[in-house]
Amino acid sequence: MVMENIAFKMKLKPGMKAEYIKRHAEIWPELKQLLIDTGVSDYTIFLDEESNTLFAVQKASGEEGSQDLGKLDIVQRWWKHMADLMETNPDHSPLIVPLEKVWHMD
Ligand code: RM4
Repeated sequence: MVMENIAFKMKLKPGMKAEYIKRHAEIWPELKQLLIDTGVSDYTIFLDEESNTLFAVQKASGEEGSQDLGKLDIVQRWWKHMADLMETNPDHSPLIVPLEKVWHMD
């Protein structure tokens, strides 16, 4: 099974770090299970407090990563739940910037 590394940026609204951490600590079990079932693993989100930039990295064993699941109700509800903390598109999905892999060490 080939695991693909996926990384992207998102943007946190100023002052929302604590609430962002809290809500992720309480991630909905059905969302976590969906990510696992989709083949997403090793999913970590980092914050650059200077720019309020969130850096997400994850492995994907299938064709889809976490940001490809927006057609599913649970993901739409999660994105709406998080929208007050983040910069989003009109559909509440987080504004993301895909990041290009320039090096990987096995
Ligand atoms: C993030 C963002 C992502 C989601 C993770 C679980 O704040 O909403 O789209 O995959 O949470």
